[in-house]
Amino acid sequence: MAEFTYRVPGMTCGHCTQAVGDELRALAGVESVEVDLETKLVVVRGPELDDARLRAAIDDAGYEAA
Ligand SMILES: [Cu+2]
Repeated sequence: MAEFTYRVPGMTCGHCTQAVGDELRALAGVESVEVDLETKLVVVRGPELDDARLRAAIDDAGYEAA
């Protein structure tokens, strides 16, 4: 099981966290996504994760991983 944590400072409300979470959950190999609005942290877990693809998904949602 791999785990990646990203800081996404651009998330400011529930819509933001939902958008980022949805985009990441749509990726193959992603098992769970935790998004914390207060800390701006996104934790992605799954058996097979690719850092570049996860970052691209956050980008596709309209946000940037710091
Ligand atoms: Cu928002």
